[in-house]
Amino acid sequence: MTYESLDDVLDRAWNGHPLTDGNIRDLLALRDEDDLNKLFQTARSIKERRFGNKVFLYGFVYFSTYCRNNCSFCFYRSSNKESVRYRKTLEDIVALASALEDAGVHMVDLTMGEDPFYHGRKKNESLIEVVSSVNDAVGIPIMASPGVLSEDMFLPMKEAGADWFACYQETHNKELFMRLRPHQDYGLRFNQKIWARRAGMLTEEGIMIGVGETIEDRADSLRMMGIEGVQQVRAMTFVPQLNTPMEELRSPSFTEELVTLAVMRLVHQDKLIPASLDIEGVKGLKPRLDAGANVITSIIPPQKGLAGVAQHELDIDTGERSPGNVEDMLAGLSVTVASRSEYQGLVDSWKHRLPQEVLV
Ligand code: SAM
Ligand code: MD0
Ligand code: SF4
Repeated sequence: MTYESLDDVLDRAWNGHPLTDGNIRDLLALRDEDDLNKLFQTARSIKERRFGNKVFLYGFVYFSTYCRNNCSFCFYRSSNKESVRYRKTLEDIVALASALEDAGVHMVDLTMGEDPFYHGRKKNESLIEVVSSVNDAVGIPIMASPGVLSEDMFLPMKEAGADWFACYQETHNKELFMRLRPHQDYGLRFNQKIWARRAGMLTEEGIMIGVGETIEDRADSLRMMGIEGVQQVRAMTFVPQLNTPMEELRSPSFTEELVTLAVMRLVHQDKLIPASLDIEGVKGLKPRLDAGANVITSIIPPQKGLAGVAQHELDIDTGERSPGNVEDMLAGLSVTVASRSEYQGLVDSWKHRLPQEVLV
């Protein structure tokens, strides 16, 4: 660090003082083991001060893997003829969400590719019907991750029962975005979070690590996540996928993601930060929690014909990503599962604050 010592910068974060862009870049660039231990320790302390040793569990229902887009990094891109394609029935989706609720998750994430069946003519009815049917059947909050929607869809989504809307920019570097998501509109994707928030939904932003971004790009995304006013922020390591243009690009070391998660915790102290099981499977849980994450996402029931995104099979049918197994693992990690009412209370407090916030 040039002007301030690492200890000074970490102290400043702990005391809730804002970090400069230069501080954030310097922290993201740390690789020395002793420095990283200090960073992770501070991230954990900040998390524990705000959330105690409680974690939240998100069930994942990837209900349609059909997609009209051709993202360079994604297994489900339209031109990948080898990808696993399925579209669950409404009845199946409701049953899967109910089973996840019964198994104790705090929230259910309804995700799909930009399936022409839903994004086509009848999109309003059918996508809204999925959300409202799940909402009628379960008492826990719901996240919708359907890809890019038109502005008039957001109020109906919220009214159907979506508490959260997730749509990840992947990077805030527009030129890199165009390489990752060819023929997609950066501004339209960015607006999803603004429209969702205006409609009264909580929002999640996310970036990928190891897709050609620089440290400056990562720092810029962390800054933008503050401006966007989202309640949940994520970083996921890029996992190369067969039959895609990025097949040959190697994943970076997972340390890159862990450092990003820890710096996110320093910068966004009150937000939720996922430890996704969709990168390294269950073995990736502990390092991510140790770096400051406090939500476990991509919990998937086994033997139901469901896929993950970045890891479409890993640890799924073996039951390792099931709610029960994840809870068993937590027992050994000195964290406890929050109660349903603790999670609901957090969601409600954020939702009540939304109308008072100045919207960008
Ligand atoms: N189709 C919708 C969309 O793209 O917004 C919803 C699906 S969303 C769950 C897909 C997210 O998974 C992407 O935004 C990306 O962040 C992540 N993802 C997809 N492929 C990945 C890969 N190969 N490695 C890491 N993350 C990946
Ligand atoms: C995850 N596979 O949490 C899921 C997905 C979509 N809202 C989330 C990326 O890792
Ligand atoms: Fe489709 Fe989403 Fe994959 Fe892009 S990331 S190809 S939009 S499923």
